[in-house]
Amino acid sequence: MPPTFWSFKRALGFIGKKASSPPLGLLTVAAMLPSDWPVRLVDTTVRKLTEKHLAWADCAFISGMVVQRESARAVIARCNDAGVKVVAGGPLFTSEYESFEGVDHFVLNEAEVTLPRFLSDLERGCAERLYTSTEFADIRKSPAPRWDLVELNRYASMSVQYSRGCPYDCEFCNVTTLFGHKWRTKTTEQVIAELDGLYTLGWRRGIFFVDDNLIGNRRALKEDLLPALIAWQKGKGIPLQTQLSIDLADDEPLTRMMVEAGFRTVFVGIETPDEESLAECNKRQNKGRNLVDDVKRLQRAGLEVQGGFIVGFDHDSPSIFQRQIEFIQRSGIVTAMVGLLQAPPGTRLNERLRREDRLLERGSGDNVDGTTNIVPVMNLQLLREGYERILNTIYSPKHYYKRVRTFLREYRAPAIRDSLTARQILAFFRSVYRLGIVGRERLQYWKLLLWTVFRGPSDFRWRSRSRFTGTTSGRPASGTSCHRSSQWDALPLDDTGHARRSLRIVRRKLTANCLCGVSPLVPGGFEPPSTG
Ligand code: B12
Ligand code: SF4
Repeated sequence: MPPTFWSFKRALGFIGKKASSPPLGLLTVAAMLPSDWPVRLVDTTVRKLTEKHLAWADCAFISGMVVQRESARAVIARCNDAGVKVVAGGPLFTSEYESFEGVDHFVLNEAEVTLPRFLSDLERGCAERLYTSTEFADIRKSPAPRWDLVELNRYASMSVQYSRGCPYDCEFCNVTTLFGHKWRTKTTEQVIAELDGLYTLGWRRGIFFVDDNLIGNRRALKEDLLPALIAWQKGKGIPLQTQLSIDLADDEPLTRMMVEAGFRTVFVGIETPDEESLAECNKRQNKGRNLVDDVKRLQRAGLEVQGGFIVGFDHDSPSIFQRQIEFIQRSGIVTAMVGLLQAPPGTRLNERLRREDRLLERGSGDNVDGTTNIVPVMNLQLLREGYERILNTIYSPKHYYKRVRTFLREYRAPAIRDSLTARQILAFFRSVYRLGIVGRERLQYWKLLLWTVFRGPSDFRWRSRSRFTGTTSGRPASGTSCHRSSQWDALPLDDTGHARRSLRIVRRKLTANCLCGVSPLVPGGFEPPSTG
């Protein structure tokens, strides 16, 4: 996996994992292959592709994202050298298959639609080079991913997908290009069966609902999925995370149910505090609201909010950089992914900029590497400098740790009984050594640690895990979350108010003898760009 924002290269080291999550697309494809085909998974993010693997295989099914373009080329070349047939699919090839040589068959778009056609042609000896579709799959018929192929202990989290597609229409977003505007879901029974499958295999850590916008249909969630998830979580307490749009903050009952169902972390596409830029990119669900208040409301309900931000919109003036910094700091969004605006193929932005003759070569596929494939209205040099300033500021120890405190003051951890695992304790000691002894942030680290200790033992427990070490929770001793309804918008937002409230809640927690503890996977949490 190339080092990107979400590959968590350094953070995973704390918890001794190789990758955040397994390749769900390939696992789903594997489940659609004829049952008499022996199948092996080689996820090159956790294991090297060896000559032995190649000698064993007749055919390699390859997947990847645009950012993995070069490693995909290398794998294809090795398969070609070893005489292994190559079938390629997934987001990378669906976005730019024309640029790849050495592939025998491109099976693009959703495998549920294109793979059966390919397999049937293959059986009849007339398989073609290219299979595509404009039709979107009915994922109620998708098989459960082949979890049995995965080396579970190499990953920090597992993935489950309930829905695909997003009803919104943000100009820069390629989710809708790849998966459409129609919000399609699996059945609740499918999702529970997938969760059961993972649980049966012994998985007890976090699960990432890799939906593009989980709240695409709130009614379906409230009446169907969430009640079933709440029931499933009884006696388990598996921490969940997902991606969704900010309008969750408008729906208190839904938020409560999500927390009760075990959701602890949500990635939200905030994009920009600038109303004109929001209008420009058609992020209508973010317009006309107090986004900082929305984030804090979700935090108070028990959700850690991670956020995606973009600079480089046509309406951005040079003041945008400072405004983004201030917004991020005020919101307490610890994991803030800030990117330069890019125009992925197939998006409306890509079409508009092509018409305006403002499109450059193919993008890197990494929205946070400081490159862009557009000609911005703002001077490019100025944009890059401003962008760097944002990153250097918000990820400087001073600002980062300050943000952690802002978050902790607001966050109301759902009450869950949790026991520390050996891995978490080890991760804590690693953090003490790496951040508190050799790290340049050591002063901030100890200040935060002391600040947290001072605020009470129960809070210290979860906070140290979520922010200092970033590990997942263990199994609850019994029961799942007991959400406290009184917390919604309960108290004022000023600092003194926060401090007083926190102490009260710490006391309440001690009295109730319930420790909260499900936290995101890694410091810097999870999930990717342009979603939610
Ligand atoms: C989970 C996820 C992650 C996870 C885990 C990734 C993993 N190990 O697979 C993490 C957090 C690590 C991640 C990281 C990143 N991600 Co990501 N991620 C996703 C997300 C939300 C879900 C992927 C998923 O599991 N889907 C469910 C499965 C079932 O669907 P699928 O993979 O698409 O597979 C289906 C088809 O594509 C096809 N298929 C897939 N593979 C194959 C192979 C063959 C042979 C065939 C026939 C068919 C086929 O059939 C499958 C069933 O229908 C997607 C958005 C999305 N909706 O897909 C973004 C997405 C894939 N990520 C994206 C990006 C940009 C990134 C990052 C670059 C972000 C960043 N800047 O850090 C990094 C790159 C990581 C790296 N360094 O390599 C983009 C990719 C765009 C593109 N065209 O390449 C997406 C589409 C989001 C977006 N709109 O921007 N990501
Ligand atoms: S950016 Fe998020 S809300 Fe907008 S269309 Fe894409 S997935 Fe939907």
